[in-house]
Amino acid sequence: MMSRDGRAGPPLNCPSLAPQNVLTHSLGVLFPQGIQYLTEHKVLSSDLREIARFLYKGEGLNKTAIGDYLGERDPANLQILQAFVECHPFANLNLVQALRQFLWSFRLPGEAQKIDRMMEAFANWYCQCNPGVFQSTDTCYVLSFSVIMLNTSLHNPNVKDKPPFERFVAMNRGINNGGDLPEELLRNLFESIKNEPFSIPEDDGNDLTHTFFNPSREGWLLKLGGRVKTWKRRWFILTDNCLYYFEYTTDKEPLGIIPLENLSVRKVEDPKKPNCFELFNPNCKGQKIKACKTDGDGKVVEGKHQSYKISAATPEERNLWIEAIRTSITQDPFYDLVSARKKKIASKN
Ligand code: 4IP
Repeated sequence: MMSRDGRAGPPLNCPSLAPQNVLTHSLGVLFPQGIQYLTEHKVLSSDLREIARFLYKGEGLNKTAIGDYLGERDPANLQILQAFVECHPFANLNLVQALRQFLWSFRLPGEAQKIDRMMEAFANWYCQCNPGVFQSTDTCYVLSFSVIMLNTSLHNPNVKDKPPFERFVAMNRGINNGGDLPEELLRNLFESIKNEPFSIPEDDGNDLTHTFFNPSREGWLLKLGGRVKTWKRRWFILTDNCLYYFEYTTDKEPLGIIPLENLSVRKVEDPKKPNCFELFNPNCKGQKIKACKTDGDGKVVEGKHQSYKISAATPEERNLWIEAIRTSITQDPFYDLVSARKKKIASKN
């Protein structure tokens, strides 16, 4: 079992490590050094366009790491991003076809600012390749997000309310410099997504390991059992809008996972334990919370909790956890990015 503390991996100057392996083994953290190593050892030219082409070909590379690297704000990364986007032949493709290509070439990072930079670069290049389709790159940017969200709504089994075409049209009212986009164009995009969802690259590294490298918060907490009310000391990690708990800090697989979507968090009192807070579902009181856990035989089963009561060591820690969980629940990077861009379009008109 690999310890989560093994995040740094083997040293880059390790002589037994072939240059290509540095990258193929790379997690997000190692990626910049991997590129640097390859250019320093002349395996890869230091020309930014060459680096971009290397990432575009992507052979054996971790697509999550490509996404993280391209999303960085560093001037060199921005130029590489630009050149990477320009590797995609978007001319004469409709927006969904172009997005299919683009979203397959890397894995979109979770950080809002990175997503923003990448989608901005995408929209600029799409509009350059297809002049006259949209009145501005902002229109293309907003519509791209609409299409990605439509894909989730139509194909994610957790979304019960499937939007009809009319709702898609309504979502995109006024985004073409104050005017509406042709209905035929929207219908083509809608039908294309409905008939075939986007293929998003699986994380070709260890997805969970990568997730646990970037926690929003982690630490020891006590958790009350679901049916049997015993308090267990567990190592909690909050990341990607999920709360994971482990028996030991070095465990790679969690004992349980609680997706935070649709949940709320509040302070509660308990006669036996201090500094408690609770995760609960404000819309479906009395129903089980969607969560999964490993049972005694190592089988993954559904959790049995109607709420999760958790106790922190101090009141300060309790407050920090509540704050971090609230931030995670309310953070919707897509929503924020799109509403900012829609405001920009509205203010221009
Ligand atoms: C168990 O009690 C533990 O508290 C489990 O926590 C808990 O599962 C069980 O809840 C509870 O019965 P005993 O070990 O005393 O039997 P953990 O998995 O952290 O060990 P949760 O769902 O909280 O993980 P139920 O609902 O399975 O009974």
